Amino acid sequence: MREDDTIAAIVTPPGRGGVGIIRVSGSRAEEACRPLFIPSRPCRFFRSHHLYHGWIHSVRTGKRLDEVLFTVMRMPRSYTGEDTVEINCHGSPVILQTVLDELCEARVRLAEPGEFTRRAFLNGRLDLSQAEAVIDIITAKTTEGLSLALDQFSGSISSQTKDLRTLILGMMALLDGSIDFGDDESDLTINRCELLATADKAIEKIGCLLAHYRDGRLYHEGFSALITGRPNVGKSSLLNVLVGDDRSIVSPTPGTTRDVIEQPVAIDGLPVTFIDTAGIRESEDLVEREGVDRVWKKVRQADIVIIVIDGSQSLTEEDRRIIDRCGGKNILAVLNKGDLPRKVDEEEARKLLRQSDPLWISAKYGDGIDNLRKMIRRIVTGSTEREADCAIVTNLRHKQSLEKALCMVRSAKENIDAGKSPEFAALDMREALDSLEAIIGIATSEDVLSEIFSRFCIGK
Ligand SMILES: Nc1nc2c(ncn2[C@@H]2O[C@H](COP(=O)(O)OP(=O)(O)O)[C@@H](O)[C@H]2O)c(=O)[nH]1
Ligand SMILES: [Mg+2]
Repeated sequence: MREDDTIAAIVTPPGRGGVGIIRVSGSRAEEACRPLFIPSRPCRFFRSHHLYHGWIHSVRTGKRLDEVLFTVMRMPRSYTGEDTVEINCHGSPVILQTVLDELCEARVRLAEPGEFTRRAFLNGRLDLSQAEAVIDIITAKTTEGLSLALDQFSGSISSQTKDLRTLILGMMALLDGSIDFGDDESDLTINRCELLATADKAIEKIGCLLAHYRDGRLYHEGFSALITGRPNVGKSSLLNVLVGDDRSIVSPTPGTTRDVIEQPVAIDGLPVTFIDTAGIRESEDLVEREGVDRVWKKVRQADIVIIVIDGSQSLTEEDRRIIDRCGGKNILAVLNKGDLPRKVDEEEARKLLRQSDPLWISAKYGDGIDNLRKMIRRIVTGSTEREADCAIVTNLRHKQSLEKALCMVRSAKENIDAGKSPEFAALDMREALDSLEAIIGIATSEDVLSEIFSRFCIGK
């Protein structure tokens, strides 16, 4: 009866801080916490969602453990939908652990990772797509990532999925009707028109959601953009202008940057880590050679590689070698020093890079940098702007479910079109329905649930 257990965990991050919070959830939450807490003003009944000041003490030793704020949140108006007590202690790991120990004495079990959110899901406080959004909210690295996660948490994906589900249930009802009274030709014809129209609507709706898929990992984990090129082409200047700060030393002496410099910034809400590296050239200098070795290691790991070419000079063998060696990566080449007379052979650069239009910039004066940002964004997301008023799918699991549903609705439509027995289309629609329901967690298998909730941390 593990789901009936009353569970507890420290819900604030590990370490020391001003406040540390313990959450207790389950039918015995109040019964277990009550003996530990002595309110500063006598009180027999705790009003739900009210804060009480007082002391936690050990039931075993009678010793005071901490001065706290104590809240009871009675079901169903709590995060988990169960009776919940939250104790705001001081943020000391010793205090928090001692209080947890006391609770365990009172037959409270330590919560597993994600167990509070799992209970919120099981108790219908959140559907599965909303529960998944909780992790995205916690891990969001930029305001854009956060805003996408909050949309999902507020039910943007849920409501679109439910609309689709209604369409599909409607189709299934029509198909059932056709199966039962299949011998009446006129009924079948009427149904067929309506079925085809509904299928088209569903296909359009799913297609629209899929068109707005954005790889959520980009927003939560971010990506790396490595800047490379031969010495003195302006790599460090480019890093500085991209991050808006003098992070990297700019110098007319080639070979100045020897270490790898990494700087996280946001491009239109996408978390990007720009990496400035040593210029690549053959060198006798051991330290510089070590630097160049590191660059190649980093190039292999980077999500995109920005190759900087000095546009005020002709292409050199070194430039060609670098472009060649970066082949196969997501490359974006820029012709720098566009403020100086342009000497580079643009035609050759275009051919070498297989890039329709190499981008001219001036890292020194900031020209072309906005354009470069847009191109970076386009390379990683496939789109330049965020479209308004459309639920944006960022979760791979949701995307795959939608793809499966789309495929099954298309197949149903073909079967109806071809005048096949309605049973075929009904089977397709059943599968489409199952895929959609998996998104919001209706009849989702235990394996999938465990996989999802195992990604949470303890206390969430
Ligand atoms: N005129 C001009 N000079 C630049 C530009 N970008 C960089 N430089 C100069 O080129 C030299 C080398 O720049 P740096 O960023 O250190 O190049 P790195 O070796 O590739 O990192 C410095 O003297 C910079 O001021 C540019 O866009 N225009
Ligand atoms: Mg440099």
